[in-house]
Amino acid sequence: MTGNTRVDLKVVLLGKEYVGKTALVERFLHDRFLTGSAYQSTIGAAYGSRAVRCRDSGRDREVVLGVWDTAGSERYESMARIYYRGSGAAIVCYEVTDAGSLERARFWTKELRKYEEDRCRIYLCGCKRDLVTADPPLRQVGEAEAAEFAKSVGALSIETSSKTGENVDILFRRVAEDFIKGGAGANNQLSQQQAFALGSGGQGAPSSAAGVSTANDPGSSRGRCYCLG
Ligand SMILES: Nc1nc2c(ncn2[C@@H]2O[C@H](COP(=O)(O)OP(=O)(O)O)[C@@H](O)[C@H]2O)c(=O)[nH]1
Ligand SMILES: [Mg+2]
Repeated sequence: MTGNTRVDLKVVLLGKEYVGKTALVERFLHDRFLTGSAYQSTIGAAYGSRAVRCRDSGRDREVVLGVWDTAGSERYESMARIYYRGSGAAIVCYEVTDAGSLERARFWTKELRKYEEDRCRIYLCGCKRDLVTADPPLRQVGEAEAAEFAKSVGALSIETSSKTGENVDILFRRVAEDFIKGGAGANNQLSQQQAFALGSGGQGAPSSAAGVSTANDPGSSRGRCYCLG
């Protein structure tokens, strides 16, 4: 693969503390889910990267997603701004079993539109989908409600489970593909046609969900990862 087929994309994760941002990054970067004492609240921010291979106009492109995982607590709010500045994409997370976390997602979305205007594509991610699959009454945020909110801000919505891996690669692959199609620095707000719910057979599901490179795929590089205090 020649150098000019490789592009870098800065992605930031935002959202209330404990909704599952770090677990989402862990699943994407390392295809693992940490439980129990392995869990540590993110301090400041953590960075990791992974390359995803996409097809664009008949040729292979490698998108290196540089992912910034931020701390969700309000204490670190001003720090989070440092990380979303200049991002090409933001994954704004909430937890499907916590209505309050969607309110926090609305806050972050407003912030992004205010400071980044339309330079940053927004993906609204409902985390911990496995919890409502196992026990539907736990659900506090409906898929339709989230999709409607996403559409109103030119974002795309999806529900994921980092525990089972459901929709995680689909989400990050979509982030990479949208970037390739839209071009760096272009108007990054998703059009009304693009802004719909992804996954679970929804109309936004990519035709090839199996397209993301995995650890067994030579086209993938499961990236290095380090933390900043
Ligand atoms: N069942 C389930 N638990 C999850 C999922 N994602 C995260 N968690 C758990 O939720 C807690 C907070 O997750 P974490 O990723 O640290 O949240 P963060 O503060 O947003 O980074 C941890 O105990 C995780 O194990 C998920 O997809 N399913
Ligand atoms: Mg975290």
